[in-house]
Amino acid sequence: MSPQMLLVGNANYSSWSLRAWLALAHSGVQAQLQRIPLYTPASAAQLAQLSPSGQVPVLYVGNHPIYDSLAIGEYLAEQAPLWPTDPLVRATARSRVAEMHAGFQALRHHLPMNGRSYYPDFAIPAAAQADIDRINTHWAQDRQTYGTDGPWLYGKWSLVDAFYAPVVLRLRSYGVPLEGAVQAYAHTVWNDPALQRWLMMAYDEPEIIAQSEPSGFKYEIHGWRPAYQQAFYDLNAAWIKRYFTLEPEDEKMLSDPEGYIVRPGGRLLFALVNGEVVGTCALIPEGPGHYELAKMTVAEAFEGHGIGRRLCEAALGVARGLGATQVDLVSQRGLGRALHVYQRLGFREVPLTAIDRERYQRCDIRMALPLT
Ligand SMILES: N[C@@H](CCC(=O)N[C@@H](CS)C(=O)NCC(=O)O)C(=O)O
Repeated sequence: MSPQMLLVGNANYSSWSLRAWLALAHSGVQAQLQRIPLYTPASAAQLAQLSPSGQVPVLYVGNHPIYDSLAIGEYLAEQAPLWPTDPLVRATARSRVAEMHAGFQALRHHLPMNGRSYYPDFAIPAAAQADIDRINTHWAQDRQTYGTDGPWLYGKWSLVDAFYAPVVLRLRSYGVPLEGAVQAYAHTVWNDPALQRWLMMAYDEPEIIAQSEPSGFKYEIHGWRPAYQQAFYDLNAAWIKRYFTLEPEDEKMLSDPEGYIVRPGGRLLFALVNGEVVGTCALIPEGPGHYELAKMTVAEAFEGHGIGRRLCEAALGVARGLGATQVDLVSQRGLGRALHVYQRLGFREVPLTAIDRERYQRCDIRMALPLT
């Protein structure tokens, strides 16, 4: 066993594991990650062997298991400053964490964390809405009262942000509208590269835990699998042919995404409905810290659910997780709706480069988004 090892569950579903992971990432303490997929025939025996509580997360320091997200957070807070320094402010921060750890049962029950899924038509039960309202009030109060020296709830990052990060994912997944300071705070959490590295694991996980998958229309975001290659070609070719003509650069990329995008260090994301690929998006390396956002398309029959925007947001999140400093894209001025999505995400027009027109005859605009 390595000197320090963090035992976690499925990145997609295990909210307590995510909290410990964020605390670890922000503490700077090094530990290997060991994942136990939960609720499988093998997992109970594995957990019984490795976890004193039979649950995850567990942080091993040598052979010593520290179990429960709160105990792990407190241990890491002895290695790095993860609480506010003022005793009374720290006590308030601890109250927020304790309330999350012990409460908000309706929110946790009705809106299970599912980092890769989106339910655009979800009806929030009243009890869960009451929890959400209470949390939003706390976030607004904390940002206003304690958050002046940074974008986190208590200014600098603290364990409170780890404990509420899964709530941010839930609010996104179930389409809960946010405003003002609360919306800005949710963006801060979403843009955290450590959270995004966790989600990159979620996009690639194959397991499905049925009780964490509420019924109703949903789409999921997944990473690259060779089984998606044909859909990648078909969806993109259909989209290009609808407006333009397929160019040699398209044929090259669409026929071999693994060779031209994945192996050189890029990423592919797919939106799926009932196991069928309905949307695609690619991050193609352009240079150190730079990626091109490309191959963003959604099947005509699935337009209007916000899938394209969520795919772009997921791709930009992945870019942050990969440590990118800038994402560019090339497009066509006639594609008003797509350009509007890019603008809302913060992209701004920059000059076309010499090779843009060589690569695609149709492109007449380049946009860039610095990831600060
Ligand atoms: N109070 C614990 C809760 C841990 C917990 O509920 N873990 C879940 C995964 S998120 C688990 O291990 N479930 C598997 C099981 O109970 O068999 C903590 O804060 O760490």
